[in-house]
Amino acid sequence: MTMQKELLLRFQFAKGLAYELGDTIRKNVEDLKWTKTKSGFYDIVTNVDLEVEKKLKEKVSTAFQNDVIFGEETGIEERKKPDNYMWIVDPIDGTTNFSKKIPHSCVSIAITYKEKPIIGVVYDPFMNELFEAVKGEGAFLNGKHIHVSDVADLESAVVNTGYQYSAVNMRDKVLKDYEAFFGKVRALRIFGSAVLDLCYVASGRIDGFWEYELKPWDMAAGSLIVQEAGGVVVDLLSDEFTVYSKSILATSPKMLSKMVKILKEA
Ligand code: 2AM
Ligand code: CA
Repeated sequence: MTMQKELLLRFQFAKGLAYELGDTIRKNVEDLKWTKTKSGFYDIVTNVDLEVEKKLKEKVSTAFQNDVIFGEETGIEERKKPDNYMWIVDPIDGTTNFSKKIPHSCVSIAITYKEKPIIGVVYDPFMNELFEAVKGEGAFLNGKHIHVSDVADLESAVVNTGYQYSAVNMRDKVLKDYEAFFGKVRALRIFGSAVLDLCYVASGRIDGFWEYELKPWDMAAGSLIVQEAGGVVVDLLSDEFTVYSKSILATSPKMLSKMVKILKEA
């Protein structure tokens, strides 16, 4: 099978799965069975996170037996062919929102080839919004092309951040960054789903987003969607952004140097 055919098969499968699992998320929001803490009182998981990830892994491993699957709640199941296709999935990004019935979370599915994202599919079941990208093919929201914003000055920008709840060591940096933007941009936001934050940069709703200490499942799909929407994704702590980076800044080429300057000086 050609690479193109392999890719298309996986892309269609990922989209079907994202819709199906998104429905499960939306239907379960009213009757969560349980919420448990993981590493600290701020780091939580619900029965729905686990159910969705289990279903996702079962379906992917049945359809694509040689692919590696890497999920937030259960890690890497089996690393058969590290250089081949890997699915990096977050069953619910925005679990804290979900657990509080705040309708802002999503299912995120990325497929990497030789550890670089080639497919990104993100579905927000509360807004019925599907963001998707295949490397080199552009980015789409519900089938329509999306592009990062045209805003070129800080004064007109609405920027967004978040913080990894268990990274208490990052407290000072998170607060300093926030303070540094305060009064320089039109508005600051914290929505609580890094994946949707990236998709919002891709669709021009947000002019720039940064966060530290995220994990591959928080960034893999969204980073590709931003790049395919004409945006830039950089690692603030290293020369090259990868899905394993410890920081991310996603914005438009017009805003990049302005945002980097503020974050470096903060
Ligand atoms: P989550 O909802 O899947 O946990 C909030 O700023 C963003 O950071 C969300 O995307 C959230 O993802 C993520 N996040 C918060 N704590 C995290 C952790 N301990 N590990 C990975 N991602 C985390
Ligand atoms: Ca999650």
